[in-house]
Amino acid sequence: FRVERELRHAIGAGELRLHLQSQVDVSGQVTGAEVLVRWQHPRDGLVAPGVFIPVAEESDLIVSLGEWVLAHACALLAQPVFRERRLRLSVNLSARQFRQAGFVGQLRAVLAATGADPRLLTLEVTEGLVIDDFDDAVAKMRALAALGVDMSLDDFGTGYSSLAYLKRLPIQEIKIDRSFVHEAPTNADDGVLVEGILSVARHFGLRVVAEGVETQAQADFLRQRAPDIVYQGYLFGRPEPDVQWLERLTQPA
Ligand code: G
Ligand code: G
Ligand code: MN
Ligand code: NA
Repeated sequence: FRVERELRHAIGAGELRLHLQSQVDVSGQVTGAEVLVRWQHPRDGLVAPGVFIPVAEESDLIVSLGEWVLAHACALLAQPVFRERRLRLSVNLSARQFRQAGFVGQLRAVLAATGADPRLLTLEVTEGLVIDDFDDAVAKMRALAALGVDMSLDDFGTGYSSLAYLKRLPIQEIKIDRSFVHEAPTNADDGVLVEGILSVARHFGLRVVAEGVETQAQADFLRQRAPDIVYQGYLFGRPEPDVQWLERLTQPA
């Protein structure tokens, strides 16, 4: 309960921070970043989302936290460098936030208020989020697509019925879960699963982001089978404060 009480305070007190982790194409060019929230706790220091997101999800806090993240991510995205260099931002959505009746209208208002280009925004959702009310999820995804916002299925392959969803959901991207990526070059079972996911994604015209790429062998395995894959992982960069990410990006090489 202490975490919940302090987190409620933290959102209003400006203790949340956005960290960004690069996404890069096979030529090493940065295509954008995933937004990962952190909590700059006055006493405990920088707290990882694995600690406070689950707490927030057990209350309505996850909605206000999600609104904070989305508003600040859009404000960041409105900076000219994103438009000039066609860089995208991906934001994680919690199930509760997405299920809010007014979610699409709220996002539209945030986009208008910040001036962010919706075509540079990707929203990451998990399979669990679409299971409960499939028709509502599809309707919202269509409304978001009409705004130009892309939808991405996160942690792909770890849930149930993943492949069936690809046929029925109006999404533009999948993120292959890092558990498959890690073992793909060395474990034949994982290698075949990754090949299957890539093949299905190609058929449906989906962009594929590989999560948790840590070694050159993993990157090579993926590139040889999907030359248009996007990498995300420690091999290409760790999550870092948004200001630092932007500075590095705009510095001459
Ligand atoms: O950043 P880290 O590697 O510790 O992320 C841990 C988990 O927290 C990931 O599953 C990620 O999806 C989740 N997460 C990070 N930022 C956000 C956010 O802004 N909103 C939600 N709902 N989840 C997030
Ligand atoms: O939203 P999602 O659950 O996919 O969150 C991404 C998580 O993966 C974050 O917690 C991030 O810190 C973590 N991550 C990013 N790159 C790597 C990596 O190369 N290896 C591992 N083990 N974790 C990573
Ligand atoms: Mn994610
Ligand atoms: Na993920």
